[in-house]
Amino acid sequence: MRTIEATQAAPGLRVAVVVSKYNDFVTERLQAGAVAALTHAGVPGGDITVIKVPGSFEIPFAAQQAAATGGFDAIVCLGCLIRGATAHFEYIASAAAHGITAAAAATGIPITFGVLTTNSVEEAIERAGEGPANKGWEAALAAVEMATVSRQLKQP
Ligand code: DLZ
Repeated sequence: MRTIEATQAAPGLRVAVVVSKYNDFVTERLQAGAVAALTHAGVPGGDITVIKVPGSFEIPFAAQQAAATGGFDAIVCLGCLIRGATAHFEYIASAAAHGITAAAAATGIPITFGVLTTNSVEEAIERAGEGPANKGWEAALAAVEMATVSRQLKQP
C-alpha cells in the first residue's frame, strides 16, 4: 500500500506569498505570520517571494501569473475583508475565493487561502496575532503541506 501524506518540513521549496495592501495594518501581520511559518518549515528567505497587490480582488490574477511562471512550488494568498467597512464585501470575498480555486486548478500549483473575511477590525486583528493562530501562518503551512503532497504525487 502506498500512502501519500502532507508534511510540514520542506527544504528546497520555493514559495510566493501574494499579499493584498488593502487593510495593510492586518495583512502585514498575516505576511509576518506566513514568513515565520515558512522559516519554521525550513524554507530559507531566499526562496520566498512576496508579491504585493492593491486589494483582495487582484489576488487571483497575481497568484495565477506567479504559478504559471513555473518558479514556485506553492503560492500563499493573504488579504483582509472587513464586512462593516466594505460595501461589496460578498462580491470581493467570492471573487477572491473562486479566483484562487480556479488559479490552482488551471496551473496545477497548490494555492492556499489566507484571506480574512471578518465582521469587525477586532476580529481581523485577533486572527493576525503571533504564532500558529495567525491565519497567514496557517495558510503558509497548508501551502507547504500541499507542495509536499504534489511532489509525492509526481513521483512514479
Ligand atoms: C474597494 C475595496 C473595499 C471597499 N474593501 C476592500 C477590503 O475590505 N479588502 C480588500 O482586500 N480590498 C478591498 N477593496 C479593494 C478591492 O479588492 C480592489 O482592489 C478594488 O476594487 C480595485 O479592483
